Amino acid sequence: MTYKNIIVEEEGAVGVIALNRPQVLNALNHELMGELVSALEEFDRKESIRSIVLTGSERAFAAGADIKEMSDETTISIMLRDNFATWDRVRNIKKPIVCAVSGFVLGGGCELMMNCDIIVASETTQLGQPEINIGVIPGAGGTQRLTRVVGKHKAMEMILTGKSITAHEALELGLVNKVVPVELFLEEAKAMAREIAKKSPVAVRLAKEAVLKSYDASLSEGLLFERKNFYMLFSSEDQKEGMKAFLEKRQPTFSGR
Ligand code: CO8
Repeated sequence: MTYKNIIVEEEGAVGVIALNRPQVLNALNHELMGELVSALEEFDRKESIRSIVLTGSERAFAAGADIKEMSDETTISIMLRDNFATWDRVRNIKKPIVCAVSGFVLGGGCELMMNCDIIVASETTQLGQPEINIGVIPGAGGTQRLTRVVGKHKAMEMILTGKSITAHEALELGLVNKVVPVELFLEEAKAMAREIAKKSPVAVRLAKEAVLKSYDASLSEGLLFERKNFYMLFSSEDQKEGMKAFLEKRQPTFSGR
């Protein structure tokens, strides 16, 4: 499939998607989001791909939803267009997504990043939810996901003042996993994705599902969900192989079955 707004590549078992609208700092318009979910879902279906890297450019991961495209919407037109149906599909991707960010990570860009599972940031990254400056609020999960990660007071500060934070501040808040020099952010994310790609894909899938469940469920519901996924893995060939390899002091070979 050919895309206009993203670049899609496969590097062995790692699928790499780069947002590519440099003239508008990768602003997320409908077309880009549509292409992004198509590419993500394609990688999700493809058995040879075991993890995904999502990135932008050094200057910008994404400076938010496309303000030009949104500016004339009305309550009814934006509701009927239901762009969030596309965003919900990002949330439903089952393979792990490592996000490699640099430069501007703003508004919808920050929300897209928070849909990913692990985040590597370059030292030049600036992250924020500046929607308040243009008379709106985060709409793609920012008020909920940011608050769960950084806590109420910091989320309030970022969302109500619209001010950005640096990569190092984001690291202290647990919003990103790692901060590295700008020339390394993409490579570091790919290295993490390769590491995950070596594990049992069935175990990775059920682990991601169980961690995400902790967002929605009470502790007892979450624990039950985790336990059932744990039990389920004992019907996989990968569990047999993983434990046998440990006992035989060798590396496992996971089939994904
Ligand atoms: N939308 C559309 N165009 C953009 C966006 C954007 N979000 N951000 C930058 N651009 C464009 C600029 O208009 C400019 O285009 P042109 O050259 O034609 O004038 C080009 O990108 C370069 O930008 P600047 O000249 O402004 O570059 P600077 O380095 O001076 O500034 C900033 C960079 C600080 C990032 C600045 O561009 C900026 O403030 N951008 C807007 C950031 C923002 O407010 N983001 C939040 C948007 S709202 C949102 O994300 C809600 C998400 C909810 C989901 C919605 C789903 C439908």
